[in-house]
Amino acid sequence: MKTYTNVFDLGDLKTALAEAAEIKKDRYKYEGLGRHKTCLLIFFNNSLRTRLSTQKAARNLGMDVIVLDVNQGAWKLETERGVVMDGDKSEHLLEAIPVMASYCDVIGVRSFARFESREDDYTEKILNQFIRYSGKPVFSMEAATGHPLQAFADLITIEEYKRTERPKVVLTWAPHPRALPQAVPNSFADFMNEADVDFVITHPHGYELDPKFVRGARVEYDQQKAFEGAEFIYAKNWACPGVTCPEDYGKVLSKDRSWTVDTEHMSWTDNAFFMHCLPVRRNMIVTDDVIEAPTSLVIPEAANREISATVVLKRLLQGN
Ligand code: AN0
Ligand code: CP
Repeated sequence: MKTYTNVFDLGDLKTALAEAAEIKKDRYKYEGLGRHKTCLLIFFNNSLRTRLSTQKAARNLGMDVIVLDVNQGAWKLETERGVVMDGDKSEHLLEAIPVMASYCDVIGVRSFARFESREDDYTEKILNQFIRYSGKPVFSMEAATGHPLQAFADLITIEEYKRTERPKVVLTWAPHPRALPQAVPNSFADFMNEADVDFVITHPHGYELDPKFVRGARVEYDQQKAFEGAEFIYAKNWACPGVTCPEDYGKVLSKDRSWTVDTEHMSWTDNAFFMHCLPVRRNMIVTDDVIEAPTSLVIPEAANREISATVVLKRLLQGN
């Protein structure tokens, strides 16, 4: 593997899941692989899980780790070519990328959607500059339109907890006070469409995800109908993806709390497990009762971030 930005980079998912199970049994099995190799993690945005689990994963493989928070202590970076840099930005990404790359062997990048231009976000302008100008294997730690380390951890969690061969998995929109990216739901859809599950997406009108990620999935606007018979409920907020309403891209169209996942919502399901990538706002996305119930998987799901990152870094080191 040379880059990790979406489900297709993993190839056969059964093989990837078997590798995850192998790592989970002995997370230090490939400890020798990263000797004298350095993993650089670059954060343009906040993080708790990704920051910790990816460092842990790199150490499982015997790598050294450098973490850079671009907005805390580094020079402010210009990302556009052709700009007269007479403002507050002291350095251009086009110098910063090769410099940073010269100190490491693998690069992880977190760079959220900026909601300034749908085209810039959906062409992954920042992440692709790292891929193009670093000359090093690059992996997404949540970029503008995808969060594949999260979605791989979610798939591992579903595989571990599923009660039926082909479980019904529902991705549901839920309300949030601020505009959030589509990266998590996009990648979750990307993975579920390739996995052996019955996948349904539910959200209010106007929140249609990009067809590149929805592909053949069933979209059901009636949340109750969508939840019926579900074995896994995956909740997430996202701002307007601008598919049916380009002028509304990045806007909060609804804060309708009838979409908040509570015990009544869960009663429509087949005793489903509850999932969320975290961080989560309680009683907006999900009630205290649901997230604290024994059927809540949010903690094991977050723990599996170490496993997904170990598999991905291992493959990037092996170059296969
Ligand atoms: C981010 C998002 O929704 O993409 C990160 C989730 C992993 N969430 C927030 O910014 C609250
Ligand atoms: N789920 C996730 O990526 O969390 P962080 O934003 O805390 O890294």
